[in-house]
Amino acid sequence: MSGISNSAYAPDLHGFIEFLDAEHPDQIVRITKEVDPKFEVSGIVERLEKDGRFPLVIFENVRGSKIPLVANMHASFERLRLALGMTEGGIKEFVAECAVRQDNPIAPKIVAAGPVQEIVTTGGDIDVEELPICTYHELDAGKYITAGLALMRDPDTGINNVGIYRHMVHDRNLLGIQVSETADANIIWKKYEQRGEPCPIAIIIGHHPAVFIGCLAFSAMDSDELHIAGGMLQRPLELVKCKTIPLEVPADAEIVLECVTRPGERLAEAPFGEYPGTYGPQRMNPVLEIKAITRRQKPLYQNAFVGHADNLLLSGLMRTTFIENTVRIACPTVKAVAIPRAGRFRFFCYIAIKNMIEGEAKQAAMAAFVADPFLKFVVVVDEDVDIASDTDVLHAIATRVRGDRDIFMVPYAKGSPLDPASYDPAGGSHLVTKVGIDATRKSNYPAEISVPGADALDLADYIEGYKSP
Ligand SMILES: Cc1cc2nc3c(=O)[nH]c(=O)nc-3n(C[C@H](O)[C@H](O)[C@H](O)COP(=O)(O)O)c2cc1C
Ligand SMILES: [Mn+2]
Repeated sequence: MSGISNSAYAPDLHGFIEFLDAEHPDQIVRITKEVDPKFEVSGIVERLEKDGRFPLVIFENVRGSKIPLVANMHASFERLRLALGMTEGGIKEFVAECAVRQDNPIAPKIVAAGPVQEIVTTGGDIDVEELPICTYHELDAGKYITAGLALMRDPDTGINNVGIYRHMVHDRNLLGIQVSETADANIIWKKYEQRGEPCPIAIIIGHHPAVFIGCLAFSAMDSDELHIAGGMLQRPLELVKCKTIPLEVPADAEIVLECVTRPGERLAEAPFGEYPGTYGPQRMNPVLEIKAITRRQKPLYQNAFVGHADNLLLSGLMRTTFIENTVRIACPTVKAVAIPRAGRFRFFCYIAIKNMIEGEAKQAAMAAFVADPFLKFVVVVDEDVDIASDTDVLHAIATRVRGDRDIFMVPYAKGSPLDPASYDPAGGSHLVTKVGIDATRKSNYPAEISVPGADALDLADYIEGYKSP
């Protein structure tokens, strides 16, 4: 397992693409034909996905923009692994490596200048529509920036917070933002709002995938995702001061939109095709005014395809470490945690424990709910159950659960406002019912069937030419 700290390539988006071109060219597809940012870009990525292909796609010629578009960066597990400089290992090893790097954050360094400020546009010259911003799904309310790393600073603690929050384009200098009740950022922008002050937000577009992994790592409010991103890159991020707002941004990003919220102002935002595979409802959401656009001379614009592999995998894998660490507090014998694809990498959590005393499984489930507000179903199984297999987990539920005793529910709890099964999905309610399932064997569980000596038999001794699968 090798890190990326001494890689020969620059730790930015350009450098990562150069690395793939040189060492993993099968990972990239370039499309030179002109494409429409409305439905054609998303259509192409969707068709590739239906064919089981998840390459990085570079659209060199998007109608209406001079800037190339980098799409589908985080859609394949292999590419996420390469982002950390790993060439082998499964999800378990990847998550373990993320955990080590998250525990070893690296503080950024402030530098005087950087490529992201080669071109600076302010005032009346600002036109965000110069970027190849796409419309993705049929009923989407408009064009959306979907892979902006939005940086805010907690006004009480001075700690930076970074996450991706979709931005609808309202006008050439006006954006929307949808910050779910589950995000730290929701607490931060509201602190400014309550004081009647604009909240400065820098939207960072285009960077190395390890920076995305770090910024989306599940972490407590008092940890700074820019430091975690440095940990993932295994070197400090270099930051430059923004031109118009009191924040510092990665000097080697591609594009930065320097914004402020307009306190008290709201505009209708969405519908927008969201991660559960349904449309997020229209809400009256905050408004961001763009104060400056800074960028490289030849920038790349990066997007994410929400509701598809690109979006689901990136935020899905990242939450496992934090959940596992929290569950360990309640249940020291936790063996493994999985956030399966079947729950769109959000809603389901499987936990395998060595069940020492009865009741511990429910403690583990409660701890998982504490760790991640997106979780809706937590299933706890014995350590011999393969939690990478939905079938094996269902088997444990089928044979080891008595509903009245082993299932508990927490109605009216905080969950995702995009949950299509919330108390009021059309109204964007974040109130959901949590379900914990103890699918471990209980004390009076009958003996399980087995044939003595079967494993030691060599079937080729009985059936000529037999080969085990
Ligand atoms: C492609 C992509 C799009 C996302 N869009 C949103 C969004 O529109 N609103 C939101 O609240 N979270 C969104 N998320 C999830 C947050 O970015 C994620 O939960 C993040 O860790 C929140 O950080 P915070 O809790 O530090 O604010 C998105 C994630 C990805 C990968
Ligand atoms: Mn955070």
